[in-house]
Amino acid sequence: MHLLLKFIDFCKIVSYFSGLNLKDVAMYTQGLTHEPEAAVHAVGDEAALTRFQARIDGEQRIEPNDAMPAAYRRTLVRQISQHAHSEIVGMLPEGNWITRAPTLRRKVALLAKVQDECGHGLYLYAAAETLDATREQLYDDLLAGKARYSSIFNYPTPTWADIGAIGWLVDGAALMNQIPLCRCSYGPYARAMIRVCKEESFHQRQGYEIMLTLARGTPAQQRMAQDALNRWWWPCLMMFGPPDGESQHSDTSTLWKIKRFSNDELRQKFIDATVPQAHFLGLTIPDAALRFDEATGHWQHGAIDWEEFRQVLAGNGPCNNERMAARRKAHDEGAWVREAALAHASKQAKRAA
Ligand code: FAQ
Repeated sequence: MHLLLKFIDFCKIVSYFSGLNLKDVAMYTQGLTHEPEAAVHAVGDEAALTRFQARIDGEQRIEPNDAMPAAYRRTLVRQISQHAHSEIVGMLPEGNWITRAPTLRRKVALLAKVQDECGHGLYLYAAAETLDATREQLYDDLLAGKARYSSIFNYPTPTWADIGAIGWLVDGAALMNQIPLCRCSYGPYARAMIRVCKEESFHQRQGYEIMLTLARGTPAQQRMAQDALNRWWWPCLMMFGPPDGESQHSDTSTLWKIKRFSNDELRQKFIDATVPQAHFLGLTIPDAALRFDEATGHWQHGAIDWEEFRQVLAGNGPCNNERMAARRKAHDEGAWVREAALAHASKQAKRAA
């Protein structure tokens, strides 16, 4: 069992560096009984749409072989692939510190965390494949700059405290967003989220523990922790997406029970959970307008700079170019692994025949 798990981990890493589709080497199964193309049915007429919505309203899971409206499928492919790309690109800011982690214990934990993010990307690409999307097309869209990934991964990690802040805040925000996705109406996505959330929960704790160590350390370490919080706080609030009034997809995603909470609701939940954690660390949230509203029981926050968010989405964030260059380089350098695996698979198939 141990050896099998090690092998799966090895495959995840090979796949990350090469862009290799694990299905090509028969490592993965989607539980599909036939080709994905044949599995996707468009729901065209009113009666069928009503039946589909009744299933959603009745909290029944939609599975890959079920009938579904084309727009439902498109929405899921968009969100799941963006999510997958975020996990894979999200390995880069933290990967920057693997060779420089301050102790062996920190290095081991960070390596495991980054490897987990890679695994999340792979579960998510596999979930998108059940919707008739091919892994190659999804990668091509990312590498061509056509597909989005989370804005948060376009910020730099200049100090070790950034690794603490990412775990505490970025994974904390991801967790807040992803726990409701465990109840998403699409079965493969919801099931993938259960394991992802368990791992994100560990990530959040390892980040908070780094912050706690720094906050209880020397004055220089405390300054480093505060500086990281200052830089990550506002971008983390932006992770939840535009304000509800400007969210294009929320209405349909809520109707289809892909989204269970709005962008603003999740942002508020995150703020309410995180402010007391910052106080426990003895750190200050960089928001002069932040105040606790006794009447509502929520922390009220100051204005978010949505122009910064728009700029990052337009490709003008601090690290957009660097992130895409790193992914393209990994894809190019992994070409020989893909070729070798496909040659091996075809040799095996010929032998079997
Ligand atoms: N960044 O209409 P809405 C992680 C786009 S995983 C970039 O409100 P929606 C783990 C949005 O796509 C982090 N783009 O969209 C980790 C749309 O553009 P489009 C990723 C954003 O889908 C930790 C447009 O704005 N998590 O962190 C962002 O209803 C540490 C209008 O927005 C997920 O992907 C953004 N922040 O709601 C890994 C979770 N926000 O597609 C490594 C799943 C919005 O029309 C290290 N995704 N946009 O071109 C979701 O829950 C949703 O997709 C939202 C956006 C909530 C992100």
